[in-house]
Amino acid sequence: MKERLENIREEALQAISAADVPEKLNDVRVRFLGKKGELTAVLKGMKAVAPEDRPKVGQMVNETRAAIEKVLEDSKSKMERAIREEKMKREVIDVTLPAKKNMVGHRHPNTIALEEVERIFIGMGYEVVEGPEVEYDLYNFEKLNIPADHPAKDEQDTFYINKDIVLRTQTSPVQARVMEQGKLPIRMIAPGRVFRSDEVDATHSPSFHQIEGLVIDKNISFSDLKGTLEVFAKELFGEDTKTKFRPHHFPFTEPSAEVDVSCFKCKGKGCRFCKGSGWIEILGCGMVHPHVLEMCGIDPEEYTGFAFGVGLERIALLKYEIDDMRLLYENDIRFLKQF
Ligand code: 2NM
Repeated sequence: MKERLENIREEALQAISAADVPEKLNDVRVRFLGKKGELTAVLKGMKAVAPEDRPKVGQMVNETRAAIEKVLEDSKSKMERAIREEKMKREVIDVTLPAKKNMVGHRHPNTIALEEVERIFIGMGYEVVEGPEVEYDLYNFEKLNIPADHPAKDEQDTFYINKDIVLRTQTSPVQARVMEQGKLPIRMIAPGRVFRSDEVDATHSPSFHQIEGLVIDKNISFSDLKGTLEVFAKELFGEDTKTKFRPHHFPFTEPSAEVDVSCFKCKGKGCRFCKGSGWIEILGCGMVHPHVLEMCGIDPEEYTGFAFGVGLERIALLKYEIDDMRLLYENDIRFLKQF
């Protein structure tokens, strides 16, 4: 029996030293110490041992088991340490390699321009109000003094959802909605996406953005309008910017004007940028038509107001000297990266 145990121990130690991976050590454990292993078989054979010898044999079996287990454990930790060291060697970090560049995004030039305009008007006490892009014909046209047969409806030909619902052609319907709520006075700008059935070219798109402003209070006059837009132009294009109001026609304002600013490139002398005129057109404006006030539930005898509208893309193109509006929509990273 003693001899058999010694043979088992000998064989086990040999198998352990032959093992080169942890899995093989485990095979050795199963083969010698497992439930169906060789040592267990010896224990199972105890019936054949004389009862007085059994404690002795049992002790020998336990010693053999302990010896094999110890060598197994030692080999296992040695093997694991070697594997870990090998891995560390492989994963060594070359600190001289150039760092990975983080791609940091930023705001779209349209958004930068919008936030600039919002900042200016918020600074003058205006509220920023948004409204639906899908709008009733009633708010987009009717209440703004553009009845069904009005030629301005042709100019602003839009996308019809059905005969009563359109994609808004301007953000003034938001202002009609605010006026209708009847909380006066009003000082607001309405920025947002608008739609017109236009062909795409360098200065047109079927979907673009507008910022329209509205002030309604007692005793609001054209000089309030002029002063406000002068401040706006100076803040946006620089302190020495001059403004020029040219008479114009809009259905929802009377009188109406278009506003030019002195060219911020050549300071009004005339250059390629302003096509030699020294002036750049930036917005439309006027005193809100009494009929519009009436249709929106405001008494034009008691209240007056002014309104204006600017194209956001136009501001962005001017500010960043971009010559084609399509660049703003293509999301070409090489273009966007520049702002
Ligand atoms: C413009 C030009 C002139 C305008 C009018 C109104 C409202 F709602 F009060 F009638 N909002 N915006 C207006 C006036 C817009 O855009 C070129």
